[in-house]
Amino acid sequence: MPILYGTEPSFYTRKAWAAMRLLGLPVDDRLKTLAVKAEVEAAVGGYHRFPVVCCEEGDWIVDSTDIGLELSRRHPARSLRPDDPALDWLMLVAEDWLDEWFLRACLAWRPVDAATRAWVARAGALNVLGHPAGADSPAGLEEKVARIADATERFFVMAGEVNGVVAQSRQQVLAQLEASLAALETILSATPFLAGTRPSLADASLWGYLEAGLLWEPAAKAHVAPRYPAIVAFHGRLKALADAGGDPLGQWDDLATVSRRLEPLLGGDALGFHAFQRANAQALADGTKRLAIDGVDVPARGFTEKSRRKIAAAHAALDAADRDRLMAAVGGWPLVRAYADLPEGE
Ligand SMILES: N[C@@H](CCC(=O)N[C@@H](CS)C(=O)NCC(=O)O)C(=O)O
Repeated sequence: MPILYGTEPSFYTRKAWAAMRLLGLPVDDRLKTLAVKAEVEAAVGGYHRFPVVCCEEGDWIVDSTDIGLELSRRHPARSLRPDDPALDWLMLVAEDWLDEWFLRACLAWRPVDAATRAWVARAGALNVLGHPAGADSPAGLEEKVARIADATERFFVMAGEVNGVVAQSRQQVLAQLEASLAALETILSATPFLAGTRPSLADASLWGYLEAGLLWEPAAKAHVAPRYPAIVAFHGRLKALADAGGDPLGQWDDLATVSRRLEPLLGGDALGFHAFQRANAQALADGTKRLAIDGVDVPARGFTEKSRRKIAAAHAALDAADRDRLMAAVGGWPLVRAYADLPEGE
């Protein structure tokens, strides 16, 4: 059985869990504890993030996107990638928006709200000591839990700064969150999953943010749950399908339907992602490696740019007919052009 190593507060770990279960795989869902950290990291060339997966075949995969894509390739019956290559590409963009941009909005509480920060940090500390979040402090370990939680809180503050989520930008981050949730609420009122009755890797990504963040952190949940019933229903629906190992298998909608549906999210400025990507690419190209989000100075994100290039390469690899259909449907979206117009090898 594949082994998933991660932690409960990790959006991407919960995303990987959902992806694996939707593919019909059994999952040995383990915490990446202090006791196994050295051994796990040695197996993945020192990669220190989570999630990581040790496959049944004995090899390892790191990064939630690569986990979802590679396991979809190995287990095609319930692949999380649409059969239509043009729709598949659009869903890669949707997943990128979620992984690289919705992240910021989902940090609206964790780094800046002291009660949330302490609550999540304690959960993370319990996890690295091998206990589930919400457990009572194991006898004699209270001091250790507190020490690890302190370090984890500092990590969250740093994650906030890197994403431009600081006290001064809180209102803008909340506005970004509301705009994103409003668009998702409209979409999920009209369809069970983003691309039809069948879940994609982008759905798993969205679910991860809900499961380990917006519908988990008490303050976030108190805010989000009463306002966005279709999102709450999506969260329950995907969990039930994941618990059932992806059964019953649904169907993909066609490209025209999905592109009309996703336009409020990915069309125009893509709720700020397009401007961010441009500034990020520029900051990496001109060597300043700094940019501003909502007036907050942040380091440029090499990973986001790497991901843009990967998706650009996938666009270049499409058949001419698929590319024409894709561009007829979404070629006017600036975000799509940010991937599609990237010259090869640039
Ligand atoms: N692109 C990666 C991101 C992984 C990531 O940033 N994971 C966070 C937790 S959600 C992490 O490991 N943070 C700890 C660290 O950076 O040391 C993925 O999709 O898996």
